[in-house]
Amino acid sequence: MVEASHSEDTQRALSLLRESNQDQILAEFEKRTAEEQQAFVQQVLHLDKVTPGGLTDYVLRARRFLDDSKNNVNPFDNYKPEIPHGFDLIPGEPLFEEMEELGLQELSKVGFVLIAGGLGERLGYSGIKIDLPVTTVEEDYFYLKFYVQYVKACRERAVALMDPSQDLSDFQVPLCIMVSDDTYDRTVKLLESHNYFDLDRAHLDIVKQENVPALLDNDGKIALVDGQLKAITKPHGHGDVHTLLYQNQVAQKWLKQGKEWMVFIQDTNALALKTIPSVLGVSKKNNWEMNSIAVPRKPGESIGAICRLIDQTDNTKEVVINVEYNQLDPLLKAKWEKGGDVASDKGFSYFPGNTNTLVFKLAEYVENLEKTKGVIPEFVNPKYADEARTTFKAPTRLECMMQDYPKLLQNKGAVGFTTYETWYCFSPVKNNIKDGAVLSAKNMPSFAASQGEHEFFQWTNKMLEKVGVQIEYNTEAEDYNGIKLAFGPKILLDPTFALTMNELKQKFQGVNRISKNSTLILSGKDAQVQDLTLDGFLRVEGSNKATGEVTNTERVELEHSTEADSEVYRIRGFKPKHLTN
Ligand code: UGB
Repeated sequence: MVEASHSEDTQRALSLLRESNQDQILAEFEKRTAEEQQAFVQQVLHLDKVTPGGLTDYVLRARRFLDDSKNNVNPFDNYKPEIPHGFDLIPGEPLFEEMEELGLQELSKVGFVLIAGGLGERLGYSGIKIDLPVTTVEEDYFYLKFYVQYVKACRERAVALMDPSQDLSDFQVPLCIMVSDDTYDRTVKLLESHNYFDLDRAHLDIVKQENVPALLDNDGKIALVDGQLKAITKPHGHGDVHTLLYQNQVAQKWLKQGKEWMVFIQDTNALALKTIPSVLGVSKKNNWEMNSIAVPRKPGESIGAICRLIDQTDNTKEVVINVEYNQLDPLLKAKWEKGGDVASDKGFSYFPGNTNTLVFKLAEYVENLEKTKGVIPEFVNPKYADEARTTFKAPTRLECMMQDYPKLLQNKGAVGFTTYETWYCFSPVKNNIKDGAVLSAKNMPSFAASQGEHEFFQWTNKMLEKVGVQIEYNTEAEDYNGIKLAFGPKILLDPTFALTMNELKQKFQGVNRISKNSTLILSGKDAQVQDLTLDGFLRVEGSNKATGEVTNTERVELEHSTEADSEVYRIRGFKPKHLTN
């Protein structure tokens, strides 16, 4: 019986390989032991199951994409780019306040999707990125914890705004985490080791994207691991999230629970969450089905650009969509202006940067998933080793991107974007310290861990200043392996303390001053600060009220890290030094 099913499996796997013209693998198969063959048969059947459209279809699609890529076919050939118009928000301005107030009412109707399938390869970190500290001032304050704190704070605010006679026992702000083969085990372990942060498990979903076969050449030959009868597989890209939310019924479930919005956040951009109340307000006001958070972008910066693309075959059709940075300049040169991605008089590109923080309107999103199953159009991006574009430097694969969602929409007019200044919403941790230093020397954002931590504190310093707190900035920058940063006050603002600018205003009463050497940890919706002069270390939590003059010699200083330090510190070039009284 077992043998019969084995042989059925083998027949099926071999026929898949034949259909997709994998002659070299079929020849290799014959040379291997029965055990190796069986393991490979199971891998082929698994890949057939998890690869969109099945293995044969995948290889056939890949050949078409590879052919177009070899011949330099521009995927935007039928489109003419135009400058897009979105919504600009500046904290402190009346429109910003109006949007935050509007968005606050929507917090009870939101669910969060954390996109965490990527590995920190570019970052030089061997762990999963969501276990990296957002700030080293509190070592266990890692990204996942910060995000969970945000989700909990949203629930708390939403409940405060609800009718107290309502039964709220099952009311939660749901969270879904998308992981991949690379991150699944370690994400679950991280959650388990923190007892799932006491989240209601019925409102926490984990969905897993699968790897797809990597291809050796333009004929779509599947690449094998050196010396083994085993296919090399690679991630299919974060665009899988749409299919997974559909297949796992997450989006549908949230809709049934009365949710109206779904927000995608990335693994290491803590600042994205600062936009949530106001960006929800913008989505609500404009009734947008998709709203991307954008930032001003320097020409040439390695971040996708939001463009308005007019269909040249039918100019009544247009779409507002991300164009990846490697495709932007050629597209603009060919169809927009011969200088390509040039700077405006403000020094920025005319095409704002996409931060991949995305807000979807759930009812229309689910309706669209029912029609399209969330399958995002793919692309291929091989790195060629020769001019004829026939050999690759490394095996490649088809990929898809979450921000390509507008391609699935009929009603393309319902897509918009909201631009904030970069300091307010975007400082992802992606690059290792060397690459970060090269970018920094070119006056570009480094996207290094050191900068991520610096910007996290700068956000709070700037916002507190806007609500009237006197912040003593540090004017002397320190060079951390080529990235120069001037750390002033290190204020860890937990989301439970304040979610909106108005709440921050309410929390800091009277005249408050914070010196540049201070470390201040703020958490809890009932904690309060009034007429505080701080020079030292202070923790304000629970229902504490910090007031008066607080001076101590307790400090968290940052000293240079060395090769002997852990990766967490090596990737940022510094480590904290806790000085006690
Ligand atoms: N991710 C997955 O979950 N699965 C995957 O297979 C791959 C990634 P990157 P990327 O905002 O800075 C995007 O690698 O894709 C997760 C935009 O395309 O950090 O290079 C991963 O864990 C680009 O337009 O980004 O570039 C992470 O959370 C630009 O806006 C997220 O996907 C850029 O992001 C993003 O992955 C940016």
